[in-house]
Amino acid sequence: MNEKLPPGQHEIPAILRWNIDHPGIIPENPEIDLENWTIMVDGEVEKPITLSWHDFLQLPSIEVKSDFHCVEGWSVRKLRWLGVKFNTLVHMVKPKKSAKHVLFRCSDGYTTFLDLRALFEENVLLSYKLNGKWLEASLGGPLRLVVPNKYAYKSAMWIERITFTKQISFGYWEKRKYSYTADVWKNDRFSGR
Ligand SMILES: Nc1nc2c(c(=O)[nH]1)N[C@H]1C(S)=C(S)[C@@H](COP(=O)(O)O)O[C@H]1N2
Ligand SMILES: [Mo]
Repeated sequence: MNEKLPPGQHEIPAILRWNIDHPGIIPENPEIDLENWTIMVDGEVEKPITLSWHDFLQLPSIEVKSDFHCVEGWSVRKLRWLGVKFNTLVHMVKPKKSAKHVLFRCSDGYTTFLDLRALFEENVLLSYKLNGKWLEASLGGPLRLVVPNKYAYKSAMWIERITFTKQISFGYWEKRKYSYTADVWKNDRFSGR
């Protein structure tokens, strides 16, 4: 983990972000029933899969400590995320050569797109525990993506479907002038489109 904060970021205590209003899609957290919860992984892959919550918890998990940077300038540091490496899922579904990008769809209607290459980094997780506790709904539980080197709008909360695609496309904030690549170390906030 990097000791420094990325350019243009300031640290806030972790507790504060519960009070931050995310100008997302819906005002309340979506209600998710774990009995009926599934995650679907499809698109440009050899083996599309749908996993139940029980199935998902059987996958090998690891804990990764990382900082979390919102494009609005706040960062929370040293979060311990537990979850499944995105790589693990990649090995299961076997992306075709044509797969270049990945679309994340969430229960609140939110979407974000990432380069498949960016998701290969070892610290990219599909996470369900934070600092030793089950991830609460207000922080994206039961399952969220965590991509520490990208601004947090890439860290999709309440994931329900992951689709590998040939073509680049844009998600919720990427359509609203924010960067597709969103590299926190390059201060890469806006698309310039
Ligand atoms: N599904 C979904 N995921 C989302 C968002 C959202 O509105 N809906 N907001 C994004 C933004 S802008 C931020 S800063 C982080 C907030 O995560 P936190 O609640 O853990 O701080 O979630 C990201 N993921
Ligand atoms: Mo954000």
